[in-house]
Amino acid sequence: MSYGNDEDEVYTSNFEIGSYSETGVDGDGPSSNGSGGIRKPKILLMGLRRSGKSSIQKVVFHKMSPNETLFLESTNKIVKDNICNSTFVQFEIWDFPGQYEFYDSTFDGDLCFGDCGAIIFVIDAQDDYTDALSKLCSTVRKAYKVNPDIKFEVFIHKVDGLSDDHKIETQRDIHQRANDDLLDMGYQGVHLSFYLTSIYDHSIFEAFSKVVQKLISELPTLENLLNIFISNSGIEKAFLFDILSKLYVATDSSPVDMQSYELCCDMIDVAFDISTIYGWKSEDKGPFDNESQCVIHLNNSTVLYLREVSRCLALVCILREDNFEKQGLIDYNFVCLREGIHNVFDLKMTGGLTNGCLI
Ligand SMILES: Nc1nc2c(ncn2[C@@H]2O[C@H](COP(=O)(O)OP(=O)(O)O)[C@@H](O)[C@H]2O)c(=O)[nH]1
Ligand SMILES: [Mg+2]
Repeated sequence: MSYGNDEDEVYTSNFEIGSYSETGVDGDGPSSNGSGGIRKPKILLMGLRRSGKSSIQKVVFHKMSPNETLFLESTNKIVKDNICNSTFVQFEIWDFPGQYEFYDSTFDGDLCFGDCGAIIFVIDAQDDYTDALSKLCSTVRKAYKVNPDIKFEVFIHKVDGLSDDHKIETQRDIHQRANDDLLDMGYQGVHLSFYLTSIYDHSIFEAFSKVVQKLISELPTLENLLNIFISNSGIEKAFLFDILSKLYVATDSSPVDMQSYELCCDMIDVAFDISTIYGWKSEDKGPFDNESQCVIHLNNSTVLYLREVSRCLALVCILREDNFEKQGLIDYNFVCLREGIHNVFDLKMTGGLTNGCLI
């Protein structure tokens, strides 16, 4: 598949900050949210033009279908998007135009990087990535000087076009070259994380989940709660999902396999869509509320079990059919888990924000 170089727009370096009108965010300064003044961490989407930044943002947070991204217009100013889903998924995303220049007098490093939680640097793996790597290094250098606490996340993107071998080789090559360049510049302390992503499968949601988790400082507590819950309930895997984005904000500490994650995402889609179409709506509650639950029996003796934790968070578990016979026990443990998670919420709401991280 090829994407024509149809960007004949000439960008001026003097870009301005704009906003997606659908979210009602104005360009009113960094990380203010207009809802009680709690400052949210910022996630910057950076990388060369046409690498897929806007597509990622649209697919993950605005339910755009991957094919529609073919018609996205190019971004010529920083676009801010206020993500305000569940308690744990609250941040601002700044989508950068591809041609930003750090030495430009209009570029304000303190404003961009000052209270930034993470930079996602997107590299188009289907293209020659030499220029992207040098841009990555200059971005890291500039950002690290302003704020050494920023997490650097590199999305090796559009890997849907690559064979499995080619994916691994590309990741190895990018990893090595980026780290060598940083070493040469004397930045040995900087850690970059790498992910293979594509908007055409769940890899982009998985990678974004991991980035968001790094900004949730209660993560160890949530993980512990989930570990205790699954070991006492005969459950194999449990994910705590932000329903609107289908990002998982926490899971137990057993390894995540992509297939399980995809199954759970599909279950959320089914439960949410059926509830929205046929569900009973009251004035103060939507059709999908904290009473909602869903059970799906698969043909391999596995059960998927979904329970609402709050209006926007759901727990999705995978377990063997035999163990689901003790549903009473699971439900009892779930109520304890939910209480634990609500206590973490309460702490968070009274805590505010420190160091670009939600607490
Ligand atoms: N094959 C493939 N194409 C993608 C992917 N993500 C984005 N694209 C395409 O890449 C092109 C540029 O995307 P866009 O989001 O405008 O890039 P931006 O300039 O970095 O914001 C669009 O035609 C997208 O459809 C992906 O994961 N796989
Ligand atoms: Mg764009």
